[in-house]
Amino acid sequence: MNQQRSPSLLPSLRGELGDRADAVRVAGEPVSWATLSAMANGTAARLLGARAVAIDARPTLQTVIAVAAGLAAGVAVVPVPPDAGPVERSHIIRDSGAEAVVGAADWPDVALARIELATDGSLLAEPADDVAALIVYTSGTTGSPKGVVLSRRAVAAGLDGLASAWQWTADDTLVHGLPLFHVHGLVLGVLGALRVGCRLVHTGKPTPAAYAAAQGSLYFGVPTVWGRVCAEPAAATALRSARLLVSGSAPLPVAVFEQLRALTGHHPVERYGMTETLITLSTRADGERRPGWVGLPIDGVRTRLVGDDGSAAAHDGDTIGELHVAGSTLFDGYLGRPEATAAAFDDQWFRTGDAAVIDADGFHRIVGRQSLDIIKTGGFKVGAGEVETALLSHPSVLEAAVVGAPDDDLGQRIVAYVVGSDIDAAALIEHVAATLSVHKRPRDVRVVDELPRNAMGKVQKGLLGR
Ligand code: MLC
Ligand code: AMP
Repeated sequence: MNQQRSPSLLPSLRGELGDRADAVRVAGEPVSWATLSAMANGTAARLLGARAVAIDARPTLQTVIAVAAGLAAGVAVVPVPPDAGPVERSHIIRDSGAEAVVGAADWPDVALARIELATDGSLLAEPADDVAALIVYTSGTTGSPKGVVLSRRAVAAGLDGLASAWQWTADDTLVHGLPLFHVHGLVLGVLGALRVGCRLVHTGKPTPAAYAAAQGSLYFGVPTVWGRVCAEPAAATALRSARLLVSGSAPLPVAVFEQLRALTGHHPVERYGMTETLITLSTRADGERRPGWVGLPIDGVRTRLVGDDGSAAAHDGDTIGELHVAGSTLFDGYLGRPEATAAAFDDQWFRTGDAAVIDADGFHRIVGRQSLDIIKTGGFKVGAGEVETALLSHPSVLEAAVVGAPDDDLGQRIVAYVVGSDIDAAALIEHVAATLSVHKRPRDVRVVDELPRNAMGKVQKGLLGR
């Protein structure tokens, strides 16, 4: 059958592709589509009518079942980072309006109904296309993370565009070990496999050894993962038998591209996206894969490049502008934030905040973020403002400024400049890890007498040693 024409979001869980033993394996635990579907539908029957449901998004089979249950019920799924501290977790749960938590969650501070996973259920009717599939929290330059509402239609369109770009079929075995609370690991990495109908092996953690052992055909990773794979040549050479290696969520350094090519024989495919837009640009399985470039818009997506003065920037491969995207993969808006949603759009065009160039062939290169206050570390997006707020909640800190410093492993490393008394760097790092989440912790704390400020009193982050 032609999967892309199926009206179902996840045809594999509706019996449309037959059954497959060992269809999904997470951290060594396998399940067939039929069992996954029965558990998802059985659990879904207990969720019907809820506004949204939260999930403790550990990399486990239970998480996959819980997500599939929310989707089967037509109830928006809110994946909560498993390492979220109480401040971040309570923000996500309160802001999302989640009415229950599905599956196990060790959240002593959260008063939500618990829905246990059921073992047996029959198919529920397919929810409408415009129903929200997911609410994913993403950091901005200031304030707490915002809830990005992604419809079933956007998820389906985004996955179909990638299936076409990557020649991704039911014959593939997808392997990755990415977190299940962001679109890379969850939408592409789980829903993608269930939509295309391929096997999925989630390795629990994205370690080089686990990638090598999994013997997949299609691999996903953030650049940090690919850099670590290259640092273990024996693991890298085990990927020679794969069909396609895909990198995204942050810029893939050209040196890592070249090492991957030398060690695995593959030119990696690089693709670009955002939580708000899903994946919009990619090099193609059957096209040029140019180091440092993220290729062409996927099916259903359009882009434009806007100069500082608001006019169209030339597509000459040199002129830098802000990348705007439009099309079928875009989110519905930031939950409960109409002003933020309106500010993010110019008519139908979403302003990505990324600086890019486009060449005469339509190939795109991402040059960087427009704001110093957005940090990408290990592929995680972290707003400087939320880390600064967490630092300021510690009694020894009077002032704080957070920047991203270049880092060979993580792309960027979070560095905190602080003014205060009796500063204990390790204690401050732990404070952020425990308040927000582990991946938002500064890797360095630098104690300074004062922060550089302009005449208006604004911190001049460009002057902080980077
Ligand atoms: C360290 N640890 C601590 C700690 N310090 N725990 C508590 N408190 C502290 N102070 C522990 C961690 O819990 C972890 O434990 C271990 O130390 C290592 O932590 P780490 O150093 O932070 O992790 P690291 O190995 O550096 O992670 C690298 C990584 C990770 C690549 C695996 O950054 C990652 O998973 N990145 C993927 C991000 C992603 O998926 N982004 C997609 C966004 S969507 P333990 O036990 O867990 O080992 C998007 C759109 C798009 O961008 O285009 O895709
Ligand atoms: P997130 O909000 O976590 O979805 O992160 C989205 C951001 O990640 C984008 O706005 C880009 O800055 C960055 N990003 C994603 N993919 C790439 C890529 N291939 N190259 C450069 N930056 C990327």
